[in-house]
Order: sequence, then C-alpha cells, then structure tokens
Amino acid sequence: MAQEIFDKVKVILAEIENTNPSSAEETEQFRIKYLGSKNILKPLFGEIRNVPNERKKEFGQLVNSVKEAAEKKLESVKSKVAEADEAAEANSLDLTAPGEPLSVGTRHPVSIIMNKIVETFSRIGFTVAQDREIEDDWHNFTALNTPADHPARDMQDTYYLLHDTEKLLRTHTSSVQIRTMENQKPPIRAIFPGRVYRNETISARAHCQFHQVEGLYIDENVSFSDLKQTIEYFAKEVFGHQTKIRLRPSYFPFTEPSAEVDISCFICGGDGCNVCKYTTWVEIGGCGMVDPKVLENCGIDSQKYTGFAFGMGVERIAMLKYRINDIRLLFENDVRFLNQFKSAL
Ligand code: 2U9
Repeated sequence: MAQEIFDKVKVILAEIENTNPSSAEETEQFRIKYLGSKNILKPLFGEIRNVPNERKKEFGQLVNSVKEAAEKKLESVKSKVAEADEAAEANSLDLTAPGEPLSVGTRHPVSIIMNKIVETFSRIGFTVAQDREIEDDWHNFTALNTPADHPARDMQDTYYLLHDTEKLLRTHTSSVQIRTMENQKPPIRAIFPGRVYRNETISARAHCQFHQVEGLYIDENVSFSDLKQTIEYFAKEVFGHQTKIRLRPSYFPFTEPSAEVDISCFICGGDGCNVCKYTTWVEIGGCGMVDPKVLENCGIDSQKYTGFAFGMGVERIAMLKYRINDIRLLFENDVRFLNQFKSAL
C-alpha cells in the first residue's frame, strides 16, 4: 500500500521531467497543474497517513523534491519561452516595409508671393536689399520729401518708440532705398522686400503690420517708358501673360509724376466680377519717377541721373491671388488655413 503511494509520486516526478512546455500557454498550464493552488500533489499529502511512520520522512522528502523539480522546470522553461517569443516578434518585423512618411511643412502664402516677386525682378537684373525695421525720421519721412505736417507722420498713423521718440517703426521699405542711395553710386537697380508697420485698427481689410516689395532703378536716361515696361513684364510674369496694365495719375510726396498701378482682372478676364467690383481692373500698387529733390537728399546729381520707383503690398496680392477675404488669416498661423497652400507656386 505504502509502496503504491511512493510509486504514484515517482510517476509524477518523471512526468515533470519529461514535460517541456514550448509556449506561454503551455507554461501556464504546467504551473497550474504542478504548482497551482489545486495542484496534483496536494491529494498525495493527504495520503501520508497510509505511510508507515519509519518512511514518513522519506515520503515528505520525495514530495518536496517533486515540488522543487516543478519549480526548477518552470523557471528554465519561462526564460526559454520568453526568448522564443522575442525571437518570433523580431522575425515578424518586416524590415523592408517603407518607413512612416515625415509630414513636410508648407510655405506661408506671403512668402510664396514675396519669393515669386523677388525671383521675377532678379531675372531682369534687380538685386535685393534689406535693412532695419526701426528707423529714424530722416530715412522714413524727411529724405522722402514728406513734409513735417504730412498726416502720415502723425502718431495716429505711425508707431513711435516709447523710450526713444526720435525712432519709429518704418511705414514703408522706402527707407532702405534712401540708405542704398546714400551709400551707393548709380546705376542702382534693386528691390526692397520687408515688413512694415502702420498704426491701423485691425480689421478684415487692414492690419498694423504687412509686407511690401518696393523697387528702384536709377541711372542716366531712365524714363517713364522704362517704368511702364518693367511693370508690364512683372504683371505678366506674376498674373499671367494675358494680363494688361493701366497707370492712373496719382500723387506721392517722393515721386513726380506718380501713378497707381492697375492690372486687368485675372479672375473674370474682363467680364466683371466682385473682385474687380465690375470695373475689370484691380489695383496692385503704385509707382512714379523719383522726385529730383529725393535724389539730391541722398547726394545723387539730379541733373545727371533720373530714376523710377514702385511699391506694392504683398498681403494684398496674396489675397487677390488666393481669394482670401480676411487679412488677419495671414497673421494667425492657423495650420488649417496654412495647409491649403501645400502645392501653391
Ligand atoms: C524712393 C523713391 C520713391 C516707392 C513707391 C508707391 C509708389 C506706392 C504703395 C503700394 C501699396 C505702398 O504697400 S502700399 O501701401 N506704394 O504706391 N511706392 S512709388 O517710391 C519710392 C520709394 C523710395 C527713394
């Protein structure tokens, strides 16, 4: 009777030694069967009463060795299974699969238009000049023939610096033209892109900051027809080759004669629409022959040299081209707006 119990335990021990779980699931089943709270060794402890006293110690040791064997097996199997699982996962990785695509940013519509304008003028020999945004009265107003009582100089229109009221935020990039003429001898043929500031109440149509590209060509015998040709070339390049230009007489303190520049409406092509307000023309900037007084202010001999100048607002052109009806969208950096320019120009 006692020997039978010993034999049962030995069978279990052999079973443990011969079992080799090969997956996480089989390992768990092994643990439950030999080491779980209802393991198959438990009933054998109950049978210890059938073992004669002199063999009880031997029986206890045998049952313990079975438990130890189960624990040892479980430990060694667990690490092997974990290694196998890791290897299986590594094998399931497809190293030839294409990577996650990087999301590429988009160019800001103002930059797109500014780059297009700069590139267009570069092709006909204009260089690019940039300078400071904080200016003095001379470079922003006085040298440009803007009289002391001109409304543009008013605090209502211009931002003056609080700690240094001699300084202001430039209201146009014309100040860079003055600096260029002060430092270089003609011929001068350059464009002047940059950010400018005006004390405007912000609305859908106006902002206190915007971007301009201005241009200047000074040499001997530069004429109004050179100006017209240059504007026409620019308009056709940027708005399409069917584009016509129209110059309307105007007044600026720094040019004489002066004109507003209109282009034929590229939206309706002459049929009339709400962009051109049914006039078939849209205004894109201004231009004129540099006033001789402005040349003299910069040390250029106005008897020998003449020149033309022009200016345009970049936001206005971006709004016309992309049909944007609120200038504030161009300064808010909302990606839902900016992402729409992915494939522009
Ligand atoms: C110098 C001499 C002349 C630049 C010019 C305009 C006409 C003009 C506006 C267009 C829209 C400004 O951005 S805007 O509001 N500009 O109409 N600008 S002539 O004339 C100059 C500049 C510098 C030394």
